[in-house]
Amino acid sequence: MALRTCVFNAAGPKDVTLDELETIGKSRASAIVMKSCTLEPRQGNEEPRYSDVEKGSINSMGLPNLGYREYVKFADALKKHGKPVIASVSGLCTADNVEIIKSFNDSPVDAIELNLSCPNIKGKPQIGYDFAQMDEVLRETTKMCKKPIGVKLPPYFDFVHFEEAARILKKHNPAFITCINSIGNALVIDADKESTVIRPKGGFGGLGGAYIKPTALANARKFYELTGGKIPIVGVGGVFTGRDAFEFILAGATAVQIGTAFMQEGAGVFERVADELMLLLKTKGYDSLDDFRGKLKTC
Ligand code: RRO
Repeated sequence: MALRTCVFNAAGPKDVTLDELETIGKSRASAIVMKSCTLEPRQGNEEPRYSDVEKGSINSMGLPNLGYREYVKFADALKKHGKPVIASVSGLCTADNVEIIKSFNDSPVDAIELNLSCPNIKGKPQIGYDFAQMDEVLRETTKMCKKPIGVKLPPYFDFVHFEEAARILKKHNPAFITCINSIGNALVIDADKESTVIRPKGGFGGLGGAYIKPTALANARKFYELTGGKIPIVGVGGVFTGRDAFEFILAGATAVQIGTAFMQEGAGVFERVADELMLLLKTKGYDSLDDFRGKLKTC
């Protein structure tokens, strides 16, 4: 998949409706990722369910989306922007994922990102933390999907878990690995109000933004190492500047996605980050991302 820059949007923020997706299409984002979708439309969790916080964001949206049939239709309309359109699939069970992917197979989407890491569905643990289920869903989807299919992972924190996840991924050989989703079930407290800042699940939600960049970099790096650089890594988590994007490429990423910074700054963020990255390359004397991708030194 050819990308004009290595910077585009993360699934989630401002990508639910066709209007929102058109805004991403008109921006300098190099691809359009649509909101994670389910079989049927979902209202999501109760409000307030998103809050900007000091160094990022917390959300418990609960997978609000229009149902996959709408996103199949949107893909047609979005192709006019001349950039890849990526469907994010987050079925509530393996059979749902297979049914949704069947429809996208016959649509003009360029790729599918299978979201195995939504932290905010009441009563549903993240699939990426259940390795048997992750193996099963990848077995069933990778074989029937006719588009390049990548996997969006939750953050891992233990080398044993990185290794087990990488073993399963290598078995199914996805087209790309997107890491990380928000850090699940964080709690932000407003001391003045003596309250949580979001309502669902007692205030627990997915943490994004600057807080999570070191964890996101660790995940991008570890999966790059464990897959021998053979599966493209899409880094996401705390990208606000070209310098942040540079760090992800240095860790081994091929592209970066922007979530919280897009929520906070709007669609101009894609151009700003891409321009800042190009300027940094120039300053450092690099001609392309390949000159330094994965070449992180240990001090
Ligand atoms: O909609 C959400 O609550 C949500 C999803 Br699907 C996801 O993958 N990650 C996230 O932080 N929120």
